[in-house]
Amino acid sequence: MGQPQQPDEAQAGAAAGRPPLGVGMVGYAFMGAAHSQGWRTVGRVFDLPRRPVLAAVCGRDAGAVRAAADRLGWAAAETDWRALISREDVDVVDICTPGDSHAEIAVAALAAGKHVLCEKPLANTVEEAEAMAEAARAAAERGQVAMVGFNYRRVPATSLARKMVAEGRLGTLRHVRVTYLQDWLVDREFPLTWRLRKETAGSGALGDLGAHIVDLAQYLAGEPVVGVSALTETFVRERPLLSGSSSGLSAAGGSDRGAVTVDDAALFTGRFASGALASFEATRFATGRKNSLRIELNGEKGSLAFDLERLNELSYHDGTEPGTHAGFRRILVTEPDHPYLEAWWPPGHGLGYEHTFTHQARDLVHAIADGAQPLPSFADGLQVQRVLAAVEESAEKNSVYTPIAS
Ligand code: SOE
Repeated sequence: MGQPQQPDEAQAGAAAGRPPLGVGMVGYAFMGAAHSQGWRTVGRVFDLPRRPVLAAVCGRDAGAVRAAADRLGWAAAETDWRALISREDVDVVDICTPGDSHAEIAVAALAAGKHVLCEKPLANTVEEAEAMAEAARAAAERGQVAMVGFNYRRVPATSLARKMVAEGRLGTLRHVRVTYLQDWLVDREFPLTWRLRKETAGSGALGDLGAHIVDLAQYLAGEPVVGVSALTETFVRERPLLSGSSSGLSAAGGSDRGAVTVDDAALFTGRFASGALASFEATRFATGRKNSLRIELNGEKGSLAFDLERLNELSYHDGTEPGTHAGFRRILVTEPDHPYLEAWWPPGHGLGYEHTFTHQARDLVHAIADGAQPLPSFADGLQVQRVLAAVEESAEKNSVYTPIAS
């Protein structure tokens, strides 16, 4: 039985022999696990200019983060993110924490000379996002890059859709219709986790799911939303406190329940700079819908539709075809010349949710090596944050149309 490979050796693969790129990740829950999978595989399947090395993972609980390091493949464990961003073996800081720590960690990591990947939404407020975007702008002058983790841009089918829109296959855009539906809060007894508190999450379904669909709609349309009219709702306003200190909340007045201080659902319409119209729905109460993201674009010359539950497929209607033969057809996005597919399986074998994190890591590594700004940038993340803020402002004013501040 040979000695277990050191993470450095274990990372060899297709990027073997390339100069290392040390990654340090803060947070190791769902997104930390998804990002870890991306960092573990990217150097094995893509021919990269730098060899990603999982140098260290950070979390507050020493025992838990050590166990996470072993489980997720990180060489070291830290309990203070300030120590992590100071490590000589860390070139990239990957922020996978709740939104209330994104700004502090990202600004400090950029000041420490690191590249930064930050999970979405960029921040909990526009002010925080502005500070992050400014820090990224200044860091870019020093050759550092910063990216936001809107991973649904990196599904091969959505990347193909973006190319088709940019090639003019839809012609002048008229509509974007997008929904992101989950149902994990339908149970009134689901506890009051960090995602349900404004001070930790910034907002509820709006920032968690709405951020994804605002970014994806703007990315595919190739233009920004310039104004919104919105409704938000919190259906269940009190939930059981988590047992122990994990909730970080004390039972007010001896009650074992606490107030939900974010939205459960957001419904909004939007106008693009070109005049095209959009409709958005983000909810955690769509009973039976587990992680259902669907988007459709309608243009003068055609339409495109994508469904995350069928993420290897893209539906395309070529409106220039004679009516007798026209109709939506399914493009199976698994050909070698489709985005990212050169690294994976033969046609028809399909990819999954986790591959978007490998593609995200690939694009970041190439950007770092090329000295180019990866997309989406912190400026893109700030623009999404401004749309989210306008949604909340509109909803507070009975859905009055609210322009997006630039
Ligand atoms: C919410 O449950 C969530 O985990 C989001 O936070 C992620 O961004 C999304 O990809 C899956 O759903």
